[in-house]
Amino acid sequence: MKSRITVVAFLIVIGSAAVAEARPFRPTNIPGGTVNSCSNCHVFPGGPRNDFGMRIEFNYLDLAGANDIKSQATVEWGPALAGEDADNDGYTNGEELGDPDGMWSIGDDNPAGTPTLPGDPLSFPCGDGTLQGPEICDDGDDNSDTDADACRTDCTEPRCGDGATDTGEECDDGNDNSDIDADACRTDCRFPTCGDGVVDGGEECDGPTGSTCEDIGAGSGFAPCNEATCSWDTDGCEEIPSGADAGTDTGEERATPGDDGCSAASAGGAPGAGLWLLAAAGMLLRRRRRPAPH
Ligand SMILES: [Ca+2]
Ligand SMILES: [Ca+2]
Ligand SMILES: [Ca+2]
Ligand SMILES: [Ca+2]
Repeated sequence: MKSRITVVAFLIVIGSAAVAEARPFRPTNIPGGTVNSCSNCHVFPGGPRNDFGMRIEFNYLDLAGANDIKSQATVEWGPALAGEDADNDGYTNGEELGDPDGMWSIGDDNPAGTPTLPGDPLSFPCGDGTLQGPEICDDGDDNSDTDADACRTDCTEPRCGDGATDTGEECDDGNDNSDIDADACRTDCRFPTCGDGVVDGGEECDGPTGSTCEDIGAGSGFAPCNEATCSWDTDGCEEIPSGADAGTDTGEERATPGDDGCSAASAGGAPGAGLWLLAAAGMLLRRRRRPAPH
């Protein structure tokens, strides 16, 4: 019985504390505060204070006006608190609550517009059609991430790389823009082209490079890339001599696949080799005929 009374007493104390924590008058102490009510200062209604609520709790309560009774103190809204950015989202508390200069007083009407949460970095006024904080532009409902030249939904200007092809851009595939992939929109929002160093469709080469003529089926030698046309310059390639007949000719030990230049006509080595052989044989014969010395 005694323990039951203790539990009931405990619950009464807890309940009283919750009522004391609720301070329903506080939202009326900040501009536009009644719109989002407790969410201005708490992570969720009845939950812990957010960064804006913490700033007020420890720095912006009029304790003197409440005989040092914190739970009864009102918020000291003014230029100082309005100028801070409690949730660090780039917008001051005043910009989020519609009173950027902190001129609003308790009892005044709420400022025009829809306030956002000064204690929640995911809540900010980009899209309300009014330029605030870090916004470069804000066209309200006309903000778009797909329309050309539109203010983007993060209140930044259209740009190369945002995925929408804007004025002055030939293409824009956003994160797929690439300076190394064939046929990709380049990171300067230009079409792939001859001269960008990437071998794209319809190009044989691109840039200061070259190939053996053999590799491109153009005979023997070296073929540089014609950088103006992105095609191989085969002017320096030599035709491989024809005549290879894959058969065994006189003077060949075996047939060679393809044309190896070892035709019957050229067997025996370089031109003139046969004459040298005949001359050498003649010298040997003359030495043998010479009479032996006495
Ligand atoms: Ca915010
Ligand atoms: Ca805005
Ligand atoms: Ca763009
Ligand atoms: Ca190219």
